[in-house]
Amino acid sequence: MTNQDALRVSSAMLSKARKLGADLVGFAAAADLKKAPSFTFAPQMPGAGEGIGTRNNDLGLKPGEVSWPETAKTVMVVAVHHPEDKPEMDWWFGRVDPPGNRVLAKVVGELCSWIPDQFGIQVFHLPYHVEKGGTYLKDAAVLAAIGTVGKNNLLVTPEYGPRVRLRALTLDIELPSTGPLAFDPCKLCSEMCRKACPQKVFDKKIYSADDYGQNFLPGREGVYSRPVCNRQMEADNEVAQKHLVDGFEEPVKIIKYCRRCELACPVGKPFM
Ligand code: B12
Ligand code: SF4
Ligand code: SF4
Repeated sequence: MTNQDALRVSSAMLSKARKLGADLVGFAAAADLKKAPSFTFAPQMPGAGEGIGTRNNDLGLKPGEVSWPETAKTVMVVAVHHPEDKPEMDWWFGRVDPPGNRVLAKVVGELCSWIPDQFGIQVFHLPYHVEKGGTYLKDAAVLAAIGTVGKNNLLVTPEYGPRVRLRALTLDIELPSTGPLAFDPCKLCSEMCRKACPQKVFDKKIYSADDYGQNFLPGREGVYSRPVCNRQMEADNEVAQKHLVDGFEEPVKIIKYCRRCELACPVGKPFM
C-alpha cells in the first residue's frame, strides 16, 4: 500500500469509528507501545501479575508480556465519554459489565468486522485485561494522541478530561501514529484529583525513578498506590445494594466504583 493509500485508509477508519459511537480515536505503533512505561514498569511492580485487578491467566503471560498477533503493527485506540451526569454508564449490575463498556465493546466489535471487509486488513480485538492478551490502555491512548497521563494516574483528554473509557484493536498494517500530544493541564492545577481521594492514595511516594530506571511512574511521580486504591473498590463492593432494574428478573446488586479522582478534575467539564 502506498503512503497516500495508508493515509486514506486511516482517515476512513477514524471517521467510521466516530460514526459507530467512538468519541475519540487514534493510532499508535505497536512496537512503540511495547516499550511504553507501563510495559517496562509492570514486570518490576511488587505483587504484579497476582491479586488486585488481575484475572486468571490461561496464556502464561508474565506482567509486561503480550500475545498480540505477530503481524500486528498498529494499535487503534477508541475512547467513549462517560459524563458525570450519566453515572450509570459506569455501574456494574451484579456480574454484568457497565453499559458504557458495552458501548465500547460494540464499537470495537463492529470495527473488527468492517475493517477486514472494507480493506482486507486483519484485525485483533484486544481483550480488556492485559494478562488475557490485551494492552495497557492508558499508554496506548497517550501514544495515539488521545490525551496525557495526569496526576490522578488517569488518561486526561483535552475534550472530556479523565471521564473516558478505553478499548483497542490491532491492525496488521503500518499507519502513521497520531501522537503523542503536547498537552499537560496538570502543570497549572492545584491537584483537585489527589485532594478528592478518600483513601489518600497519592499522599506518599512509593516508587522512585532511580529504583525503577524510568521517569514515568504510577501517578506520574510514583505516588499512586494500587493496593490502597483497591481498598476503596472493595469498600464500594461491600456497600452496594440490590435494586430491581429493567432487564433483570431479580433484584441485582449495583456496584458504583469510586471515581472521585476522575470527577474532581476540571479538564473537559462544561464551563458555566
Ligand atoms: C488493573 C486496573 C485497575 C486496578 C489497579 C490500577 C492500577 N493503575 O494499577 C484498580 C482496580 C485498583 C483500578 C482502579 C481504577 N481504575 Co482501572 N484499570 C485497570 C486495568 C485493567 C489495568 C491497569 C494497569 O495494570 N496498569 C499498569 C500499572 C503498572 O501502571 P499504572 O498504575 O497505570 O501506572 C502507569 C501509568 O501511569 C504510566 N504513565 C505515567 N506517566 C506516563 C506518561 C506517559 C507519556 C505514558 C505513555 C505513560 C505514563 O506509567 C505508569 C507505570 O510506570 C486498566 C485497563 C487496561 N487494560 O489498561 C483499567 C483502567 C486503567 N482503569 C480505569 C478506571 C476508570 C479506574 C478507576 C477510576 C475505577 C473505576 N471507577 O473504573 C480507578 C482509578 C485508579 C487510578 N487513579 O489510577 C480506566 C481509566 C480510564 C482513564 N481515563 O484513564 C481503565 C483504562 C479501564 C477502562 N475501562 O477504560 N484499575
Ligand atoms: S485535577 Fe488537575 S492535577 Fe489532577 S488530573 Fe486534573 S488537571 Fe491534572
Ligand atoms: S479511584 Fe478513588 S480511591 Fe482510587 S485513587 Fe481515585 S479517588 Fe482514590
